[in-house]
Parts: sequence; C-alpha cells; structure tokens
Amino acid sequence: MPRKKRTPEEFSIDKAAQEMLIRAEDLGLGTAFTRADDMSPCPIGADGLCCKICSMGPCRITKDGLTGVCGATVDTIQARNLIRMIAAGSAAHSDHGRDMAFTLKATANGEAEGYVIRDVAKLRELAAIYDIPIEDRSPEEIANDLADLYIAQFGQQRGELVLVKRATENRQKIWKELGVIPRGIDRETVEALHRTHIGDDQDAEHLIRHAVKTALADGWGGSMIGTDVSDILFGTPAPMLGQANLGVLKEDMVNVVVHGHEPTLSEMIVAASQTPEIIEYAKKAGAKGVNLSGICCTANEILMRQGVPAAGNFLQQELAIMTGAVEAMVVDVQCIMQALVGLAENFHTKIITTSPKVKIKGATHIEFDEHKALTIAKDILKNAIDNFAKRGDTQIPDVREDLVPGFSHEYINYMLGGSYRSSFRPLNDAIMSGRIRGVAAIVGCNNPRNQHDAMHSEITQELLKQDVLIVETGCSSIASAKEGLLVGEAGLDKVGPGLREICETIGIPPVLHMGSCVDNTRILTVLTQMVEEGGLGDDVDQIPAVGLAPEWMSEKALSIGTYCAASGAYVIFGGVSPVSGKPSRISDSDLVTKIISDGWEERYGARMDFIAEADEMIEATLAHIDKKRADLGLPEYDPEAFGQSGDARMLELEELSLADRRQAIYGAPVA
Ligand code: NFS
Repeated sequence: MPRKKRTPEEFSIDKAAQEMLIRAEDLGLGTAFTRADDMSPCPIGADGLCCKICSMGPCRITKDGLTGVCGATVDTIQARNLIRMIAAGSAAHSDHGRDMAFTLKATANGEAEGYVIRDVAKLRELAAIYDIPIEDRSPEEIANDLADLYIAQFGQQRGELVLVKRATENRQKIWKELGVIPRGIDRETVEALHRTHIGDDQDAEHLIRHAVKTALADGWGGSMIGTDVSDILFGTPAPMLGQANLGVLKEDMVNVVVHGHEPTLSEMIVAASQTPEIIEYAKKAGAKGVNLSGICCTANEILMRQGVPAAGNFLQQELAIMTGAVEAMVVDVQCIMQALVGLAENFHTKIITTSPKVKIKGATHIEFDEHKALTIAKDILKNAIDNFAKRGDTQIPDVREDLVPGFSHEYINYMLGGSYRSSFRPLNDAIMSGRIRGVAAIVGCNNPRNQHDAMHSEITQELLKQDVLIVETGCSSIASAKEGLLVGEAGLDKVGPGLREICETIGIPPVLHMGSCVDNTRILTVLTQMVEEGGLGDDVDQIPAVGLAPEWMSEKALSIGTYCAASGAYVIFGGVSPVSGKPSRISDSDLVTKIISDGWEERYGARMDFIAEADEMIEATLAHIDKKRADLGLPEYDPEAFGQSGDARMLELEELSLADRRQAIYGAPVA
C-alpha cells in the first residue's frame, strides 16, 4: 500500500513554512519533507541493528542469537554504532572550537584582517581561571596565551583537559573516579574510532564509558572553547531586539542568507555589509542595500550578537530559497543539505560554500581565510549583488515575529542582581520557594520525520504553564522565536502564575535564548553556578532541571545529550532511540539502553531516555523536577501559591504613594 503523503499543514506548524511548501508543490519541487515521505527509514539501521564497519558485512541482526560474521553481538554493535555517532558529533563541535582558537591566535598577533578583541573583560576572566598572568599585559598578549592553551587542548595526549576545572568539585570527583576525564580533545575521538574498528573493543559497557569521555571532550572541551572564543572576539551576548521567520527577507534588497555554524565568516559579512563600498555597490545594482539573515546556528550566532534576523531553522533552509528572493546562500559547515544546490538551480540563488572542509558539487566555492576575512566577505557580497538583476518571480511570506535573544550566562547572572550584586541567588530562591517549579533546557534540531516545530512548541508552551523556566538554543530557540515566546509580553500571558511574577519582576521573556548548539556549554555553566550559589544541593544532578531535544536528528545532538547526562542533567530525546532495536519481540537484549538510562543514573545521577510522544516527555520532565524538589526538601510545587498580582512585598508597595514606594525600594527619595 503506498504511504500516505502529508499535507503542508501536516509538514509544519509554521505558517511561513506552510506557504512555501504549497509553493513547492505548485512548482513541482521536492523538499526534505517530501523526500522523508518518499523514503521510509531503514528499520534495521534506525534501531542500531546493522553493523557495517567491515566488508564481511554489512551484518543485520534480525533474529535472536544471530551475530555478525565476526561474532559481534547486538549489544556490541549498538554500542559501537552509538559511540561512532557521538564521536562524529564531538568532532564537529570540537573542530569548530579549534578554528575559533586559531582565529583568536591570529587576532592576537595582528594577522586576522578585520577581527578585534571585543570582550576584554571575559578574556581576562577566563585567563585568570587558567592562571595566565593578566596584570600589566595587553589584551593581545593575554589572548595569545589563552589561544595557545586552548589550541594545546586538542592535541594534548596525557593528563586532563583544563576546562574541566570549571565543573563542580563533586562532578570532577565523580569523573575522576570513573576515569572519564578527557585527556585531550582529539585523542578521545581518535580512540573512539580505533576502539570501534573491526576486532577491537567488544564490551558494550567499556565502549559506552569511552563514549562519555568523547562527549565530555566536546561539552567541557571543543564546544566550550567555541563559545568562549566567540564571546571574546565578537562580544558576550546581551539582550537585543531581533526578528525571525522567512518574512525577514526583503523584496527591495539583496538578500544574503548565511547558513551553517561558525561565526567567524558571518560576523565579517555583517561588518562588510555595512561598509559604504558595499552599500554603494548594492544601490548601483538597483537594490536599497544588502539584507542579511541567517539559518540554523549561524543565525543564532549573529542574531544574539548583532541582531541580524533569523530566516528560520534547519527545515527552512530550502524554503528560504523557495521564496525566489535569495541572491546568495552562504554556507560554512554542518547541517547544510546537499539538496540546496539542485533546488537553487530552479531560481537565481547562488549557493556559496566557504569552508576549506566543505564543498558541494555545483556550488560556487569562495574559500574563507581568516587572515583576509573582510576582503573575502566583500567579495562574497559583491557576488550576491551581481546576482540581484537575475531575480525572477518572488513570494516572501509575510510572517515574522519579534524576539529578544542574547541571554548568555554572564547576562543571566547580571540581570538577576544588577551591576553591583549580580548573582544566581534570585533564581535559586525562586526555585526554592516554588515560584519557579524547575528549569528545562529545550534544544536541538528539526527532523522532517516529525511535524516541523510541533514538538518544540507543544513542550515549551505546556512547561511554561507549569511554571517551568525555559532556556533554549539551536533550532529549538528559533522555533520558539517564531511563536512569539522570546519577547517580554509572552511572560505575561503564556505562563503559570509563579513564573509570571519572575518574568514581570526581572523583565524577561519566559523562554531565554542562550545561543547556538555549541552554546549548550552556557547551560552547563549556568547549572554549575546555580550549584555554587547554594540551596540546590552540591551538584548538578540535584537541581530540578531537565534537558530535552524533541526533534533531534544530528550526531551532534547525541554528543550534547551524552555530555549533559554525564554532567548530571536528565536528558530526554524525542523520536527513535538509535540503540532501541531488538532482534525479535521476545528478545531481552537491551543492554545499551540500560547502560545509558539506569546505568548512567547510578553513575552520573542522570539518565538519557528516548520518549516518542510530546505529552509523555512533558510528564517525565515534570515528574523529574518534582522528584528533585522533594529530594532537596523543597516545598511541593503549588500553582495556587503565587501570582496574586505579585508577592506580599509587591502588594505592600502598591499601597504606598510613589515617593514612599521609591523610598522603600531605594532607601532614599529618588527624584
Ligand atoms: Ni544543532 Fe545547529 Fe539545528 Fe540541530 Fe543543526 S543547526 S548545531 S545540529 S539542526 S540544532
């Protein structure tokens, strides 16, 4: 029986996406959505029952008792498949971190055209953590030493990654006892590949323990370096106004969409687009100027630092081209669909690859080099502008939403207490009192096997009603942005009463945008600082907090999930577990599933579960939060307890005259 084809409304909950999917249908063009309908996932591979690491196979373990030609059992095969995915994810993030560290080095030595050290305070703060001298030294001297230290982490062979000391003491102790502290970033990934070569490590427990080490080298290594250096070079994010969805494309301007992950080139494109030379060039071509926007995590990077709008998340990359209004899509690394090139041939859009690591057949390649970044960025923009005259029919959905991104951990710390008493105390207090029931980090991708954005939306909206404060990164944060959840007003009518008080008092949206996927390390930092603030136990696993990746699809997501669980945060993935397969219905071989759930809970205090349905994910999240509250001896969550137009102090203040109120708040009359 032919499989049922989904309608545009079934493909996505996003109105702009739906409009473009209808246009795709009218034009007879395929997208990831239709290709997903046409291609059922292989059930053997999806569940981890296929081994293709040597050419005696591929071996499919479809019956009880069956092994691979070499004798590999289903447990070994699943463990090997999982660690390989984690290693690929960790490698992708870490290579991004490495490039950032080299850019920092080049900037420190005056060899990186256009780059400067924007956040000297963060540079000094980080250098001090690693005992790099900072007094009487120029930012460049300090940056040079920090870059050398960071670069050395990749090739380090023995000892421990220095960044690990930013974890709680208790966590470091657990990792030390279990032998999972990474020695060097590259070494753990290489060893993961070595161990999974034919005829090597064949003990699932032993393999998965190394998977943890490989993932920790991402979270407390490569990704953390990526975030640190991006902040130093481009500024630590703070809230600003932005916009999201395809409606940010402009009819009368040259539209350049930057897509991928690394901020190095995209930041330079932002700078170049504002130069008189480029504006003049665009005007000569008949456009009002250059309109930049982003897709995927590159979007998040420039959105939270420069306010450059996000055209959409992962599943909107093809839909942006479908508008016919994009002169160039400039891509660097990761999450770039090969289908873009073929699709772009139906329009005038140029796909421009820029990374020495990524070429796509049929795309224009203009290679990026941080030593002459500004010149290359201008060259790319001129290419796009030259293409403006070739634009044909366009259809830009009139759909966009405002948002306030940029909640770095530094800003969250600051916003909770201001310049002079910044601290996590108010957040911890709000959790302890029950105004905030707990915290959820909703992160990760889109997946065309699901209805686009639907799970992100349902889970986010329901948890907000349950007084759960939400932080988001990656494509999930763009999903919420498009739904209008990243503006202050959302804190007034979309959330439970206790959380509403907090949002009103601090003046924040109920969903805090914390950045790109490498910035999940900011979440690790926030959780660590909450522990250090006191009152919520002595380690991350005691905090009422959960991490969710409802629509995940990438290997990077698995690496993130693994380092978060190993850091003490309960992690819930949506969709199918890549290690869930059993050779038969009566089979009991679920060793790998047990290791990453019960096994990790016992060792790290946090498990990783795969739960298919949104309502079950919500239920599991709330149950976990409530259990952690009870374990800490905190009052049971009571939705009635707060929110009667402010707390007692607010009610008291309301009774006072304006002058007396100011006296009460500031301790002195304020003019
Ligand atoms: Ni994360 Fe970013 Fe999006 Fe998923 Fe891809 S863009 S690094 S992997 S799809 S969230």
